[in-house]
Amino acid sequence: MCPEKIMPDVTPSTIASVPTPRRGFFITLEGGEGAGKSTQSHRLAQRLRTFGLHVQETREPGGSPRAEALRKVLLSGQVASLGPAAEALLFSAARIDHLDQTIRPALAGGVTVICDRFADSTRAYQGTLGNVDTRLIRAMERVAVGTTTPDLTLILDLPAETGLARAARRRTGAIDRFEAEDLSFHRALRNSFLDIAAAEPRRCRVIDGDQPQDDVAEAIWHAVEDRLLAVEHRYALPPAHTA
Ligand code: T5A
Repeated sequence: MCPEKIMPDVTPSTIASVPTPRRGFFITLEGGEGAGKSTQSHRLAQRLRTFGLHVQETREPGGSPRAEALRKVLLSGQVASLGPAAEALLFSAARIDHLDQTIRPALAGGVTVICDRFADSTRAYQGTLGNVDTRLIRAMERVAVGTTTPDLTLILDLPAETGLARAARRRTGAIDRFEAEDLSFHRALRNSFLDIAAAEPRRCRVIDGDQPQDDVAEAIWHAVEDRLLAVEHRYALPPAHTA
C-alpha cells in the first residue's frame, strides 16, 4: 500500500496526474445468462475512461484469437458429449491463452482489464452444475490463472427466468449450449454464484441485476470505487455523484 498516493480531494482534472499504476486493476463480471454483464462491462469501461484510465474490455470464453476459436467450439455444443470435465479442460485451455496473450500484458502495462466471465464461470457451470470434482476445478484454476486473480468480481444476481427472457429477446441466431439447459439448471447456477460470493467476500460483490440499467451501473460504480480505493490506492476516483 502506498499512502502517499491517496488524493483526498480528487476531481476529474487531477486524475490525469495520477502516476501510471504498477499493475492494472483486474475486474471480472459474473452471473447467469442475460444478467447484463456485457452491458455493464461496456458502461463501466466508458466511465473509467472518462477519468483518464486505460481500459481493456475482454470476455470468456474468448479474448484472444485462439481462445475465440475455442469459444466457437464450446458454445456450439460439439464438446458437450465429451462431458463437463472435458468442457472444463477446454474452457481452461482458452483461459491460458487469453491470460497470456491479452490479460497479463495489459495488466503489466498498467491497463485496467474488465473481463465478461472468468474462472468463477468454470467453478459454477462445470464444477457445481457439471459435478466436476472441486479438486480438479481448483487444480485447473491454479494452472491457468495462477496469481492473476481478479481484484474485484461483480456478480450480477437476478432470477433465472428474468435473465433467460432477456437473453431470448436479444438472441439473433441459434440458442447456445448453456442457454438450452432447463430452468432448474439456471436456478442452481444462480445459487452457485451466490455461494462463490459468500465464500470470498473480499473479492466478490453481489449486485442486484434485476433493476434498471442505470441503477445497476450506479451500484457497480460504488463497488468499484470502494475496491479501487480500499485495495491498493493505485488510483483515486472522484465521488460517484460527480461522474
Ligand atoms: N461458460 C463460460 C462456461 O460454462 N464456463 C466458463 O468457464 C465460461 C467462461 C458464454 C457461455 O459459456 C458458459 C457460460 C455461458 O453460457 P455468452 O454468449 O458469452 O456465452 O453468454 P453470457 O455470458 O451468458 O452472455 P449473455 O449475453 O447471455 O448475457 P449478459 O452479457 O449477462 O447480458 P447482456 O448485457 O448481453 O444483456 C442481455 C439483454 O438484456 C438487456 C440487454 O440490453 C440485452 O438485450 N439488459 C437489460 N434489460 C433490462 N434491464 C437491465 N438491467 C438490463 N441489462 C441488460
